Amino acid sequence: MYETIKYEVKEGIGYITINRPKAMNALNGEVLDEIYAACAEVQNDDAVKAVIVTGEGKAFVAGADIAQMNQLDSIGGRTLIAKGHKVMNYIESIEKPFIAAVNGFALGGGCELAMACDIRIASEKAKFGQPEVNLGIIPGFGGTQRLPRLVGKGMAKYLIMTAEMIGAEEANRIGLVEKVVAPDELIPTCEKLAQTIMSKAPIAIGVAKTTINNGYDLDMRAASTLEVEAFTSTFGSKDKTEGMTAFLEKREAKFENK
Ligand code: DAK
Repeated sequence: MYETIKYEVKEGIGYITINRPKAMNALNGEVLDEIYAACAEVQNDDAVKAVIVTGEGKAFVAGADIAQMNQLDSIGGRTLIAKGHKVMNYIESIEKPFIAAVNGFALGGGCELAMACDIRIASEKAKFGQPEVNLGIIPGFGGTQRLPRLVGKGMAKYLIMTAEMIGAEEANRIGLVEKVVAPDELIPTCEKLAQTIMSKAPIAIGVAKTTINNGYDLDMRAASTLEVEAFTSTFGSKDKTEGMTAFLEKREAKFENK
């Protein structure tokens, strides 16, 4: 059903694989539409508890499609950029964990896609960068905003202004990725991580994601208020009763997502 991505569900995990290896999985309008559609499947399918986003071949995603961008006038560019933002914001808004399994080049829009995910695990072969200034533009899918939030303002300016490509270890050192593993271990590590998260109370996981994302840009007072309300919503769940009862009964909790 999809032309430019693969989407499958196995044992509670949705796998979104960008599948244009000949073009280094560059993001054109069609890829963005299809990622959005796959995200809608994730959101609407109760069987999907976590998502792994990765790329086919040697790239994760080597950015927005330069060949397509080169053809666009400013209105076309605006449509593409709006689509990109819609996808990144959608990933952030879905109350299920998205894990970026960064297998290779994550450049420009590819780095931005990884940053929109909740957690990034990188293969030792992964390379990261925001090379837009080489093309006469700036990051357009949220990079000027998400990169400083992850690595700090100075390092974000360094990366964006130099267009330097960095390896996985450096990305890990600056806080752009959470873990670096051997290429063969990338998907198994992400699956294990997804399973760990999936074994926790799903409502708490979803509310934690939303509370962190929505609170990040608020002042501390407003953010604290947000946490109080969010906490209260988990406190009223059946999963809270089950989690606490299981602890007191010295058994594993069986969460129902209620
Ligand atoms: N777009 C289109 N095609 C790409 C591509 C890309 N981003 N990246 C690679 N390809 C294509 C190459 O053209 C080549 O195609 P053929 O010649 O085989 O037909 C094929 O993929 C293999 O690439 P290479 O031959 O270059 O492979 P190498 O291993 O030598 O190098 C590389 C891999 C990833 C280092 C290199 O391909 C590269 O530097 N790629 C470009 C990276 C880049 O600059 N990405 C774009 C970042 S800018 C906006 C919205 C959003 C954005 C901008 C504006 N609005 C509309 C306003 C976002 C912009 C970006 O993401």
